[in-house]
Amino acid sequence: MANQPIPLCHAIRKKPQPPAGLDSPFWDVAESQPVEERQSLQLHRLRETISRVRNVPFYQSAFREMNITPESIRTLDDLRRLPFTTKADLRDSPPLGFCAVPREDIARIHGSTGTTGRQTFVAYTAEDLDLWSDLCARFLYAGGLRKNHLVQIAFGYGLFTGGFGLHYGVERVGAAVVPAAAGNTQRHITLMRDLAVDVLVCTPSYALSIAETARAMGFDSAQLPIRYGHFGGEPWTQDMRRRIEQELGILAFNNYGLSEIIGPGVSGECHEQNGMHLQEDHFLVECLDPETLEPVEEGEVGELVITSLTRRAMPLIRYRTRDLSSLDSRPCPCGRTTRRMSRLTGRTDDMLIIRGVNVFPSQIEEALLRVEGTAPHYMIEIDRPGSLDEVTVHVEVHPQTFSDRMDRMQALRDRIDREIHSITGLRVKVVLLGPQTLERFTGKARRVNDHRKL
Ligand code: DLL
Repeated sequence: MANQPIPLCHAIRKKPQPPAGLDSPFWDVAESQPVEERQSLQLHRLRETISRVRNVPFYQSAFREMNITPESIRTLDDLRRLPFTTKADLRDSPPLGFCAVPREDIARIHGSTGTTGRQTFVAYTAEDLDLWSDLCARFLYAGGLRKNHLVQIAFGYGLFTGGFGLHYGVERVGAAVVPAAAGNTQRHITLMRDLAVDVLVCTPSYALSIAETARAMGFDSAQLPIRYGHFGGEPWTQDMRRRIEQELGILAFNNYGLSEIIGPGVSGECHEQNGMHLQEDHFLVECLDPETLEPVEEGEVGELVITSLTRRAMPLIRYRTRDLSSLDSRPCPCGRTTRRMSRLTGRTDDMLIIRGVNVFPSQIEEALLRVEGTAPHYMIEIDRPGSLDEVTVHVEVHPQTFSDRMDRMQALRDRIDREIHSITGLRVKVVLLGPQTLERFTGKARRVNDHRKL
């Protein structure tokens, strides 16, 4: 089955259900396609995409200037001759200025999250939506989802791509959905218990909030019925994964995507939990040094730059994601032949520069998770009262650890300070807070308040 040739230019098709009684290891045979076969498919699809975006004004003028035609793309290395696309390019053009299809072919519009700058929109044709469901089905299936499962979705449904993307992915697998949406954490817990939900889908920070609320409601959260969780949409660490797994008694899988490219479904983990398989038959992924824009060595961290290969409504060429990750092309024991991306270490644009040191909020989280007694709820405040940056990390303490004893609290503060210093090289001020004092987020957590006027 794995070696069946995939015809070039095959239309995006609905995945037939695995034959009854036969549990295929892959949602789609394309996931285990030989690499060379996939590369010729990618080249073919890249030319098709170049041809499709020629009516987008941004690409029209860039291609004219650079003499690019579909025929001029002879090998996949020619990708490097193509122009980059940035978030600023999307913002600077009219709201649907990157659409490559007539308006009547658009079936849905989502929007990117983000609190700065103008909202950007992403359009889908009916074919794009079909593809999107399939791509989400692939990683859900890889992480154990089957037809007989019940899945609770705690992502926002709306312009954000998380809710609808995962919803249709679950339905594509044939499993049942509880579209509970974000918010009202207590209701999530009651629903899970009453309906015997098997799988939870949300952001990793919300999964922890759910575990915590369950405890407060008197449940042993590890005894909630759920068995698997598919989490994404924001950075999280390996330690945070372990904590979620322990607290909820589940296996937690990571999945990645961004609305400009399609939403969730760009990559996701298989049961090996060892990097996220990129859906390379639909996206060409480069990992580049963000300064020189040259490819980094395999295994080194660089910026992911993604080219859509099969999108209809809004294909993007060499989209600079600002996300930092590394790629791994070594074979995965699961049998998928796609490269895997590591969990994100941050974004080129959420990197904080503090007293000249580059720091990612995820590094502070990593330090906090190493310290027993702290809850992974924290807020980083950055100030510059004089000429030097000052960082204060506010962190909640577990109810069992919180104490009136000054010496105990001081020892905990020192421990946190040492861990943060050993990971980031920075000395920060640590403020310990009582349980449940920081704001909780139902969507993406906001962890940094930068008060500096830079
Ligand atoms: O967050 C799409 C998504 C929804 C992915 C649900 C997975 C699950 P945007 O709102 O456009 O789209 O935000 C995209 O979120 O560039 C990353 O910086 C970050 N991000 C997404 N998934 C992960 C992840 C959705 N697994 C931006 N780990 C991306 C770390 C992630 N960061």
